[in-house]
Amino acid sequence: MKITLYYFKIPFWRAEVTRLSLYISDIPFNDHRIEGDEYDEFKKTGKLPNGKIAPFKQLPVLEVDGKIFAQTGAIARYCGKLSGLYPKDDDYKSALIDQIIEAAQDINFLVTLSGRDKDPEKKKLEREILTTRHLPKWFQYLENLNNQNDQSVFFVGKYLTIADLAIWRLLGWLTSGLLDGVPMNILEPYERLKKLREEIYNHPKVNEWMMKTYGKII
Ligand SMILES: N[C@@H](CCC(=O)N[C@@H](CS)C(=O)NCC(=O)O)C(=O)O
Repeated sequence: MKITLYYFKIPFWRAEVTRLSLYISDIPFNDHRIEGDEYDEFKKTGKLPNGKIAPFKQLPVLEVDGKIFAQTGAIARYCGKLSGLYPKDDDYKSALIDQIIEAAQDINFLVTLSGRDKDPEKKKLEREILTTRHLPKWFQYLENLNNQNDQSVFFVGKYLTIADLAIWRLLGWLTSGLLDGVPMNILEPYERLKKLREEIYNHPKVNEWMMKTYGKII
C-alpha cells in the first residue's frame, strides 16, 4: 500500500493527526508538503502534485495507491484504522472519537472566523470574544468529556486514539502565541487537558517525530 499525505508545510492538527498516527505505528507514508511552485499551482487550480484535483480544493488530501480523498476526519479515521488508533469494530467507541474530531473542527472554525476581519480593532474584539467566551466554553466541554473517561488520561478507553492526537495538536496551535489575542496560558484552568498534552508530549514516538521533522519540540 502506497500512502501519500498532501498538506502545507506546517505542523497543523489537520495533518499532524494523520502523520502522527501513521508514524507512531511505523506505517510508511510520503509526507508531501506543498510549497513553492506546487503551492502556487494548488492555490490557483486545486491541482495536486500528482496531477489530480483536490475534491474541495482544500488540504489535507490522502492518496492511497493512486486514489485520493479529502477531509481531515475521513483521512484521520482511515489512517487511524490502519494504525490501530481508531476502532474497526466498535461503533460506540468510534462515535466517541468522532465527536472529539468534530469538536476540533468546530473550534477551528471559531478561531478562523475570529481572525478574518481586516480592521485591526474589530479583529481584536473578535479575538477577545473568542478567548473569554468561546474557547473557555469549548475547553470545558472537552475537559468534561475527558474527565468522564476513568480508564486513562485519554478521551476514549485505555489507549491513545486519533481524538487525542487531534486535540493535542489543536491545543498546541491555540497556546502557541501565534494567534493574535490568544494568550499562551489559556489552558491553565483545565487539568485534564493539560495532563493529556503532557502524556502525548512524553510519548517517545511523538518526541522522535518532532525532533526528526521540526528539530525541536513544538
Ligand atoms: N473541511 C476541511 C477543511 C480543510 C481546510 O480548511 N483546509 C485549509 C487548510 S487548513 C485549506 O486547504 N485552505 C486552502 C483554501 O481553502 O484555499 C477538512 O476538514 O479537511
